[in-house]
Amino acid sequence: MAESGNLSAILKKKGELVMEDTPIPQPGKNEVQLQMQAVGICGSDVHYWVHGNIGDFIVKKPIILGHEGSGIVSAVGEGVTHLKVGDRVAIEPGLPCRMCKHCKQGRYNLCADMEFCATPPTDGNLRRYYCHAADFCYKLPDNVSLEEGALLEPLAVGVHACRRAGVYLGSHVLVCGAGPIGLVTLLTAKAMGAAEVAITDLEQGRLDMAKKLGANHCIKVDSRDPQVMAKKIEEAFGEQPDITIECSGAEPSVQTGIYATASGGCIVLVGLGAPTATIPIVNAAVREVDIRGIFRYANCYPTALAMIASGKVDPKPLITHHFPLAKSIDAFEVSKTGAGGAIKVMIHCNE
Ligand code: NAD
Ligand code: 572
Ligand code: ZN
Repeated sequence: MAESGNLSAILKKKGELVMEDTPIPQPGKNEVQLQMQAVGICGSDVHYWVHGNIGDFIVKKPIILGHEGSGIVSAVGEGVTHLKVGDRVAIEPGLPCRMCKHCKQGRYNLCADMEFCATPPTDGNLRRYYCHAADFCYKLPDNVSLEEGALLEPLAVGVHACRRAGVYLGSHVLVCGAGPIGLVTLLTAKAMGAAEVAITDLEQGRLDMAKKLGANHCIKVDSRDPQVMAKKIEEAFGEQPDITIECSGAEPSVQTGIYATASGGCIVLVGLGAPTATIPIVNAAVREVDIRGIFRYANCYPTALAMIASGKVDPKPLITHHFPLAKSIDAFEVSKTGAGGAIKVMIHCNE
């Protein structure tokens, strides 16, 4: 039965998250209207709620949160040919301008005019109904669930990170930080052929999850000295890893990552912490350790979907909690505090 309203998770301002109806949007040209299904809570959603900004992206007016979503097509706009009412889709949340140099070169994640769900001032999709560009919606095969569809978003970050790092058959990969992003990076690195993956964290609970997901070495960060930690990592592998993918954003962890990486190797910075940091840059330079960054992803959804559909990756254990849309505020509390070992909290928009 069609609803009269469109219950939405609206961040009015810093600290003030409310559930209110918003108008049901109608699909424009080349858009689909989606009855939203599963939406995962990301650390950035929680960060906007608690702090009201991430860097220069400031919540200046109310914004609907949510960018890790899947939905069922409920209406199609003019010009849409590859989707029909009833199709189950994953939503790639960033819409680039399609016109600039980066877009034309396929590196559309670098588009300066990107409109990304739940990044101010662009509304997100944590609501009953939402419209999106049809070509940024990926039809899910029958063997991929709507929850897995929502998990394609963080998984795409892992795919982009592993591509930028050059993970290939036989790689030894160090992942620093075992939060949701470190864990999807671990899954992706293994699926891309890494022979061994080591993962670090301060929290044993997170390392336990990493073990369950297939990490070969789980290393608790128990020293403040990054060179001591680098030595422990080398001992775990029996040699230094070729590739490090830093997924915590913590300065000591970036330092450890550089010291730990083999000469001639590469460290990819996924975690974003303080805007400036003290890092052993000469050590990296003289050992030809490349330092690369990533900004979200481009052209990674099809690969993330194929990894799940083929059974090579099972990201479902990341989901620790479920809430109906009406209880979104409770869901955000659990995600913020990490209560009950929360990793990925999933909201169900049709319940
Ligand atoms: P999270 O906070 O849940 O996970 C970070 C993990 O790092 C935690 O488990 C924490 O205990 C651990 N940690 C903290 N200090 C550490 C240290 N010194 N050594 C090892 N581990 C340490 O966050 P998340 O959702 O997994 O995201 C991770 C990071 O990735 C965040 O900084 C986020 O902003 C960033 N991110 C970047 C992009 C991008 O495009 N570059 C995309 C998505 C997320
Ligand atoms: O899934 C996309 C995503 N990107 C994150 C964090 C969480 N989820 N990033 C970290 C914050 N940056 S940003 O540049 N920004 C707010 C635009 O500081 C984007 C990437
Ligand atoms: Zn995110």
